[in-house]
Amino acid sequence: MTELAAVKAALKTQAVETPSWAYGNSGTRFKVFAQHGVPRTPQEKLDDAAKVHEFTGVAPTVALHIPWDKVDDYAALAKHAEDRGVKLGAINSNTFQDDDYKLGSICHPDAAVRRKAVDHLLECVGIMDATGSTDLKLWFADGTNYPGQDDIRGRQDRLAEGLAEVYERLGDGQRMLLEYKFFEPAFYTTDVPDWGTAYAHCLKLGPKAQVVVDTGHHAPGTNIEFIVATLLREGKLGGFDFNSRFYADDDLMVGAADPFQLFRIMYEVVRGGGFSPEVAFMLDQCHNIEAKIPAIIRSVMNVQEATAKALLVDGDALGAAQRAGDVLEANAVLMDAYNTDVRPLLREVREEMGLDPEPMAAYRRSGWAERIVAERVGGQQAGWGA
Ligand code: LRH
Ligand code: MN
Ligand code: MN
Repeated sequence: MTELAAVKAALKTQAVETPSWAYGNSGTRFKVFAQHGVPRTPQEKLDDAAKVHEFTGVAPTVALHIPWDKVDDYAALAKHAEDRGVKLGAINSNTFQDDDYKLGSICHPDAAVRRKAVDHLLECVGIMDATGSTDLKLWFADGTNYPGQDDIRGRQDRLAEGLAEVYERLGDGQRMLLEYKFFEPAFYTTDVPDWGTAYAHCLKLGPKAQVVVDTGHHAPGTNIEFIVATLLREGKLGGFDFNSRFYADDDLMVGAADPFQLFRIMYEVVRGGGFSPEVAFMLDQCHNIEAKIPAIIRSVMNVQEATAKALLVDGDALGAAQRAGDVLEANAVLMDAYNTDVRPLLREVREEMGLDPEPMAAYRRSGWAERIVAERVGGQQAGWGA
């Protein structure tokens, strides 16, 4: 195989998971701008996700958020997805939208609230059993707002205890992915604020526990690719929640704010052997003012472009320059790959996959956008922001 053929072959195996909530109406705490034609049910979200996969060829799974996607029959929901050519992916738990969780969920000072939170997580594993999903994605809004409000160490103990109970419940081939976020909604302490805390808990739990890197969950200036390299080295990178941030947890389209950062992240993924099914490449975004399905197609393509550039880095030339201590040449090798226009290559890849080379245009021509506006009245909110 030529090198280019190897790059193309790798790109054809790419799998970007889209989030069910990105298809629903969303907004900020100031205003949700409802759009016409958005899904009214979890099934309709899957119908839209199937369109993203149909036109990109690299978005074969859809993440669910429970209870936003609550249904009576999860096996039937999985079948609905499969009938449309996609599968259900990670199950995202939600222990942040209930009055009981004002002081936290699995770290709450009251054992009864902790019990309720852990029971919800166990319910999510039950849903995974029904859907065939392998990943339980955990993000906790837990934390405190004021010094002295609660015992920082005690909260860590409660977290460890709750996670351990859920870990024990995981079946063969199932894992838990622990997501960190440095602040919000808590502002003084957050119980899982950074990769170090997530890593420490996952290490203690065992091999079925891994860390999720949400690209929007870091302080400004954080070197995310360093975190990615480190977690991969330790075998603890479970996946990504991709999005863009200009200020904090903006949840804008991945690659919109900083495509160079996305490239640097994807380079470390490729370098560390993480471009594999063991790492889940998920989007975690909301489309508040732009049309949702095209925005998700654009996001998938942004990940694809960054990946193509990362795969094009000339590893031999880079290694030689690094060993020679040639700082400028090493940097130039990396920048050469980043500055390559990979759009023609990706058009070829799509044609070889039997797809239209231009997913955005193909979607626009398909008539799906007009059809859902005509057929769906009263679209569902993504889950927050009312
Ligand atoms: C938290 C978060 C987490 C949630 C999602 C909706 O900010 O990134 O992944 O599950 O947003
Ligand atoms: Mn996230
Ligand atoms: Mn987030």
